[in-house]
Amino acid sequence: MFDRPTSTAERKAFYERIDQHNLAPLWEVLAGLVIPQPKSACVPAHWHYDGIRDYLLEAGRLISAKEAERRVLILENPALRGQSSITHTMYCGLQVILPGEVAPSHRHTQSALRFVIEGEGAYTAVDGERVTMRRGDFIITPSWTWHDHGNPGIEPVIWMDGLDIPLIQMLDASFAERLDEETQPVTQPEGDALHRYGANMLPVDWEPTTKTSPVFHYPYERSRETLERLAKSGPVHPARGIKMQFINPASGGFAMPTIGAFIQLLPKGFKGTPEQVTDGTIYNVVEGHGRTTIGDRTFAWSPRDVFVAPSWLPVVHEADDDAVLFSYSDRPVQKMLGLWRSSVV
Ligand code: 1HN
Repeated sequence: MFDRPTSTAERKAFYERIDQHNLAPLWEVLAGLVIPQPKSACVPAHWHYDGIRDYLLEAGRLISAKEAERRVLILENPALRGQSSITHTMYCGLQVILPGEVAPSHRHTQSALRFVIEGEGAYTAVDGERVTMRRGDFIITPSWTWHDHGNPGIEPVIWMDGLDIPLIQMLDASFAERLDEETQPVTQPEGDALHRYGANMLPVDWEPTTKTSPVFHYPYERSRETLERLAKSGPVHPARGIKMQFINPASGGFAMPTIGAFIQLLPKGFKGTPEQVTDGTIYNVVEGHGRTTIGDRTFAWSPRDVFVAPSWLPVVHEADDDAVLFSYSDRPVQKMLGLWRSSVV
């Protein structure tokens, strides 16, 4: 859109002189800064679960959850190696906790989500309430909430962590602290928040005190039933299938201000139309088999796989059987700033 001026010896000499004063000419770089449409440095990528699972269990023999603080393998975008990023704003990792282990209590300004992939019997505690993690559950750990994990069960439990680490790093707004005790005190019975705030009611006179959802556990059982019913009654969106966003029931907005999370059902035989969105999106396959084409790459996925679609590359989903995809992105940030765009309405 913007043309780069021709280079002359006189201009080059000028650039060299001003360079010593930490000055640079905008007209030489403008074309790369303000581009007509997003062209992400991130690339599409796919991680097969089976391969990662072996490495996670190997990590389990190498280091304890306590020593590691969190025993996680980071899924790094191949174009952003070394940056702990799966997109420019989002982090993704797979965490394993073995029977008898605890991951100590801490809090930080980064927001986190957990999406449970395998195993049962572990809990995560968020600000005084524990929740037993079950496959497909979506759990949030909002900014500055105390959180720890434990596994009193008999099998390894594995989940996907999604955090806004790169975004908070860019803003230079990271604060963190450890709790003195390893495990935070439990002050509420299990399920309290879900019943108090997540049953289409709120306690009378209740007022929000934070920008995040008072519900922190979104059980898969509930989301799956909703998808099932809506798939029967339709309409099925040509690009998205049946796609829902997880909300803060007190505001109707996203569950957390920096990370949006979604769950979608692609009915058996679904062949989607292309959609472009400005939020680079991380997917986790919950059920089913299919393929997603992202730009010029096609990934054939199975349950528990992770794949990432960078901003604005056309995404096309196809499903061989009834498939359920969980996903997350920085959509709330983009929407709040009036930046979010989709090629589909
Ligand atoms: C964190 O606190 C957890 O609480 C997981 O399980 C991954 C990655 C970076 C920074 C903090 C957790 C994390 C993290």
